[in-house]
This record gives sequence, C-alpha cells and structure tokens, in this order.
Amino acid sequence: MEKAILVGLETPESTNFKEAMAELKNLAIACDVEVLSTITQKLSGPTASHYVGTGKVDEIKQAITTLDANLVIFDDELSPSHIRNLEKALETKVIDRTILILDIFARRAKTKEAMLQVELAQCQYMLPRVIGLYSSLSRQKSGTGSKGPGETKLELDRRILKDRAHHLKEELKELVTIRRIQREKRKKDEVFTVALCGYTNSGKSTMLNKILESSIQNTEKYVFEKNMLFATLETATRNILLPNNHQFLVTDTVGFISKLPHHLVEAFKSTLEEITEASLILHIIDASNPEYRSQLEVVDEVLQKLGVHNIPMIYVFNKNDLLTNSIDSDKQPQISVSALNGMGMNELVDLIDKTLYSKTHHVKMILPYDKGHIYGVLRENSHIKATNYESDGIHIEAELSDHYLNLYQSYVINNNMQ
Ligand SMILES: Nc1nc2c(ncn2[C@@H]2O[C@H](COP(=O)(O)OP(=O)(O)OP(=O)(O)O)[C@@H](O)[C@H]2O)c(=O)[nH]1
Ligand SMILES: [Mg+2]
Repeated sequence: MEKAILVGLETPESTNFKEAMAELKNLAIACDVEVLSTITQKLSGPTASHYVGTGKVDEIKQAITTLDANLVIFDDELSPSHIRNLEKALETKVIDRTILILDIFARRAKTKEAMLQVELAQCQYMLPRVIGLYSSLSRQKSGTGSKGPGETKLELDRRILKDRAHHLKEELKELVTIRRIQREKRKKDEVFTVALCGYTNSGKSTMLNKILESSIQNTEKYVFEKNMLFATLETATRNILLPNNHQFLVTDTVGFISKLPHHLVEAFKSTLEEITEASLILHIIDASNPEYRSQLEVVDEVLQKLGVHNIPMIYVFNKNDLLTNSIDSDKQPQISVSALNGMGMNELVDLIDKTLYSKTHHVKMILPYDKGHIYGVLRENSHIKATNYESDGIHIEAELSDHYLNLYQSYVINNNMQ
C-alpha cells in the first residue's frame, strides 16, 4: 500500500485552503493511499525550482524518513520541472492532485467511452511530463551530435503516447457521432431534456432516481448512487412521463470538483455536451456541506467554460434533511429538497414541468442600443416576430417564455398584446 505525505501551498490566491487539503485527503483515500501527514506552507506563490521553499523541501524529506512514506502528493498541478526537481531532492515518487483525479476516473470508468476518455486525458497529461522527466537525462548524455540512450527513449515514449492519443481520439470520434445522432433525433422530436449537474457527491444520481418515482411509466432502471467521489462517470438518460402527459428526459452527468483537470474536461467534452444542449439544467448542491457556496461557484465556473449560456437553470439545494439552518444563497430560481426522503421533490418536479412547458408571452419590448447583446440571446432562445431599429433602441415583438420574460422584464413595454 502507498503511504503518502500531502503537501499544500497557501498563496494569496488560495480560497478555502483547509477544505481543499481535506478534499485532497479524500481523493487520496479514494485511490487506496494511506495518508500519514499533511505539510503546508504559506508563500506569495510557488517557487521556480521546487514549488515550495527549500527549507520546506528539507522538512518533507525529514517527514518521509520519520514516517516511512513512499509517496508525496501536491495539491496543485505540478510542472514537469517541478516534478523532476522534487523527485530528485526527495528521492521519492511525487504526484499531484490531477494524477489522483485521473486515477480515480480510471478506476471508475466502466463503459468504453468513459475508458477511452480517461485514457486520453492521461496520455495528454503525460506527454509534456515525459519530456520533463527525460530532458535531464538527455542533457547529461548530450555530446555534440550524439544521441544518448535517454533521448532515444524519450523520443520513443513520446511517439507511443502521441500515437495512442491519436488512436483514442479516432475511436472516440465514432462514439461521439452516435451520441450526436441521438441528440439530434431528440431535438427533432422536440423532446425536452433536463441535465443534472453539480459537485461530486451532491446527490445527482439519487435525485434522478427520485424523479423517476414521479413518472407514471415506471419501467426505467434506477442509476447507481453511492457515498463516494465520482460514483458516476457515464451519463445516463431516463424518460419521465408525468400524470398530465407532459414528458421529458433527465440526464445524470459526471460530477465536478475544484481544480478539475483541464485535460479531463477536454476529454469528457462529448459527454458534457449533453449539458450544453439541455433545455433545462438542474444545478444540484449538497447544502449540508459547509463548503456548498464555494462548490456552487466551482460548478458555475465549469459550466461557463463548457459554453453553457442562456439555458434556464434551477439551483436545487439538496440534503435539506440534514440542515439545521435555512439556506443562505441569493441564487435564483432556487428550491430546497431532499432526494433521500423526498421532501420538496413534488415541488421540484412541478417547477421542472412549469419551466419546460410554461406558456409563452407575446410581448413588445425596447432594447437600448447598449443592450444589443440581449437581442442575440432572444434570437437564439425565443421567437422574434418583428424588429425595428428606432432612435431610442431596438423595437422587438417576440414570444418569450416565463424565464426570459422574468429576465428581461424591464425592457418589456407591452405584455400579452393582441
Ligand atoms: N442525507 C441525505 N443524503 C443524500 C441526499 N441525496 C443524496 N444523498 C447521499 O449522498 C451520497 C451521494 O449521492 P449520489 O446520488 O451518488 O451523488 P452524485 O452527485 O451522483 O455523486 P457522483 O456521481 O459521485 O458525482 C449518497 O450516499 C446518497 O445517499 C439527501 O437528500 N439527503
Ligand atoms: Mg452520481
């Protein structure tokens, strides 16, 4: 079993440093690593050579000997040269948060698509680091015009990784096409889709299972839910038919975490596209977690990076059975539920139904010219019937859903006109 020392650097940019270190510990445990101790340092930023100061490096080295550790895990993604310098100084394997997350994903991946995506992310993470690892070797060996064995090995390793990444991308492309075709069919059939997004372990899968109970066509399979980081790696879509005959699809997605590795987001893009094309996003928040506010921000940031704009979103504060205080957040629209005991779930399903099937409003509005971007939003998300450019702004006649009516109420001059 691997026995590790965790290392974290607290800089002025660090937010929730303590919680990030606690999360790192959970990530390590999820990889079956025993955590012996945590060493931290406060600095204005990482040092160029060893990420932490040289005095700290000595302290870590001392701890490795005293505690008999065989692994050091840093909370931030280390550069190739940091890893090289640290491994040399500490004479121990050094990894970072990114590798841990990639490792957990690799353990959890079950479908072919998830396995390909994780391996692609791993290849892409390794590529520049192989260069780092061997560049010291090749420098030692390099005489004029000579090719040392290190360098040859480096070239070989890089080529293998590059070929593998290329192969994985090709295989993924085929799967992505199948997924696209499915999505386009749904769009053509005008089926509403609801995507469940949120921090890992917030209760997304439990929520999907609970929503399934509202369906009168209760033949769909339940999805896997468990108290562990990244229980869900593959998206699962289920059909819901309400007693009023309204119908929609709900998709469970992979959870997010702070400092989600960039390569992982890239590799999972095809899976995450399900979110960017949803009719409605339910942002599930574990309100019983003391860090729920920062987790919520992390998820909102990742969604933005994925290119999620102008999709209606409901903030669903989950696990309210564990709360003693009421929720303190100004995010709107919001609802408080327990996916475990069903509290608030009827209201949530009603809200989903209303948001998807809300009637449209025929409105006349005037957009000042400095709010021209809103015109773009409306053109994409509603039906614009007439546009006139006047001296006081853009005069628009449009069909707006409740959501957009609420959002742009201040520009509406005439609602439900005939
Ligand atoms: N007390 C309580 N526990 C809940 C609630 N909803 C979910 N849980 C628990 O939270 C844990 C995680 O639930 P999941 O549904 O697997 O969470 P997830 O968001 O799908 O997690 P990942 O797939 O790992 O990202 C499980 O142990 C659930 O039983 C709730 O409303 N109240
Ligand atoms: Mg899940």
